This record gives sequence, C-alpha cells and structure tokens, in this order.
Amino acid sequence: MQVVYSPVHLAHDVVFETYMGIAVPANEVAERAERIRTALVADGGFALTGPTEHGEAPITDVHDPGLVRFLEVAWSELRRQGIPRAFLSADTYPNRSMFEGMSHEAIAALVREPEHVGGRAGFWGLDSAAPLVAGTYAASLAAVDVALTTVDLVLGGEQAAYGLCRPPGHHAARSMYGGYCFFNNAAIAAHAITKATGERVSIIDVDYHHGNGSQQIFWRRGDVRYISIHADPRRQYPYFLGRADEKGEGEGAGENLNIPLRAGATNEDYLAATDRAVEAILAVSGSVVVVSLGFDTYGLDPIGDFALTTDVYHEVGRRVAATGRRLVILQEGGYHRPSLGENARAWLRGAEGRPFEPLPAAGFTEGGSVVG
Ligand code: Q9C
Ligand code: ZN
Repeated sequence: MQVVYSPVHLAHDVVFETYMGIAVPANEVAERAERIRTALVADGGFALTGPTEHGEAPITDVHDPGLVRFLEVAWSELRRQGIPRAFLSADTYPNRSMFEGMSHEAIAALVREPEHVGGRAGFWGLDSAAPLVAGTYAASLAAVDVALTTVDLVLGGEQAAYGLCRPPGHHAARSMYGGYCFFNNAAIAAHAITKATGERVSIIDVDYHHGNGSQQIFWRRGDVRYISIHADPRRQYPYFLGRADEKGEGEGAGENLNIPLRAGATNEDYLAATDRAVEAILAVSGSVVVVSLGFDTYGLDPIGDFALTTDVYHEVGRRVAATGRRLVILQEGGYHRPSLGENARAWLRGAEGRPFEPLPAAGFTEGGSVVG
C-alpha cells in the first residue's frame, strides 16, 4: 500500500497542552507519526511517498476563510502582541449563554472577532487542548496536502492508500479548530472526492473520540454520510456532540450515524459496532470511503477507556475493506506511542487482506509493560 508522509509535521512540535486549566505533557506529539512511519518502513510492504501541494482552495471549500487567516497569523500575532508564551491557548471562549436572549441577527451583527490573540483563539477555538506553536500552520497545511495526495492515489486507481496526517483533523469544524486538530483533513478529502467524482462518499470514523467537526461540516449534506464509533460523550470529550440521536437535518437527514460505546468496550463490542457501520456504508452508493483512523481505542491509550487489542485492528481493517469500496485512510488520534506502529501495521495489512504478524523489534508487550 502507498503511504503519504510529510516531515513538515515535525514543525508542530508541541510539548505541553492545557487540560482543565493547567499545562500537562502534550499527547499529540511528533513521535506519534514517526513511530508509525518507522513501523511501516520496517514492514517492507508499504511504499512511502511525499505529498503534492494542493493550495488553499480545497481548504476554503470546507472551512471559513477567517479560520484559515487566523491560523496563518496566530503565532506572529502572539509575538507581535508581546505575549511570551511557549504556545498559544485561548483566554476567553464565547460560551453560548453569553448571548442568551439576543437574536441570531443581533449575534451575527454584533459579535466580532476580537483583536487580542487570546480572544481570537477563543473566537475560533473549541478548547485549550490544541496548543498552537510557530510551526502549527505549516504542519496543518502539509497534513491537508497529505490527505489530498492520498485522495489522488485512490482516484488514480489504487484500491486503498494511507495518509499519515499530523496534526489530526476530525474535531475541526467549518469555523473552529480544537481537540489537537486545525484543518479537518478527512472532511476536506471527502468533499474533494464528491467534487471529482460526483458520487456520494461515506466517512467511517474509528477514532476513540466523536468527530464533531466532520459531523458539523456534513450535517445538512446528502452527499456525504458520516458514521462514527466513539466513546459516549456523556463521559468523554467532545462532551456536547456525539449522541446516537444526532442524525443530520435537511438533505442530510438520516446521513449521520453515531455509535457511542461504554467505558471498557471490548473487541467484541467494537466488532459489533463495526458491522453496523459497514452496513451503513453499504446502504448508500459511492465507490470511495474515507476512514478517519484513530488508535486511542487501544486498551493502553492514556486518554481512552476502551479495551481493544492489536488483533482487532487487523479485523476492523479487513471488514471495512470487505465493503469492496476504495479506501482513503487518514490518521487521526492514538496516544499510546509504543503500540502505534504495530496497530497501524495491523489495520492497514487487514485492509489489504494480508495476514498480520507482530514485528519482533516492536520493543513493547501487550500485557501492559512498556519495554522500549
Ligand atoms: N487529558 C483526537 O484524538 N482532551 N483528539 C484531552 C487529556 C482532548 C483528542 C484531555 C482530546 C482530543 C484527534
Ligand atoms: Zn481521538
């Protein structure tokens, strides 16, 4: 399988994120993508290729140009405004109750993007978990190019291709970044596929978290079906979206399928959810499926609470590929660094119908002790 990778992700070199008001070690770090790249190279069955530049148009097809401009200038603004922080995190977010009683028209006319960069980050951001650093914008653009190059490979005839996107994308909405995500790589890819083919597209999102951004972007669209298996938002980020009764509206009514799972969800629970998701893919036309692939469903993930093991990724990859649809597979989350490479190898080999044997040099045992 072809793998699209760009070293520009290294420019998004975050060290801390903020969690409930304090700085904690970042989860979404460069080592993640490097672990996956190293494992796929060691496998021998994957061919790495760099992305080609696709420009800004496919991004503003999906995102507010104001979000793009903010992300472009945020770091230089932080410095210009003399704020000596190692990363940008918002000061104030516009909670919806701040505007209670105001009409939609009044809100549109009166609520503006502020000038202070801490206010601007609140205007465009969802949360304080997406630290922005000097290289974030360049890395985010490169991640989009990785996704769109993966689309090109599949539209060019590959049965499946994998884009090693970093930063991830599925929490980014049309006018909002957050949850370690800046541009929604999968949504940009799905939209580009509808444009190029005129066909319907399904997104299957198997990251541990609900992809609120992807859901928002396609909420009213009949041409992109969004299917997500994730931790129940009653107990987990993004908290405010991701319930089973969110089904889309207008042209998009019935095109959004959320499958929330309980804490401790097992391989068996996950495969049952996968079968429901696969059924929803097969219920609509279209030759291409976008996979938002996360490994934070893994039993040892530091921010997840599912109990999946490496073998189940092979089987999920196999079942998604068994739809017969061509797959644009894009990396989202997954934060247990020692297992990321093996889990990615397992999933992708499953999608190719190849068997999976662990690499002896993985330096890590599934029983729970990390040995390297
Ligand atoms: N204590 C993705 O997996 N909350 N994003 C983290 C950590 C934010 C996850 C809390 C989680 C965002 C792409
Ligand atoms: Zn996630």
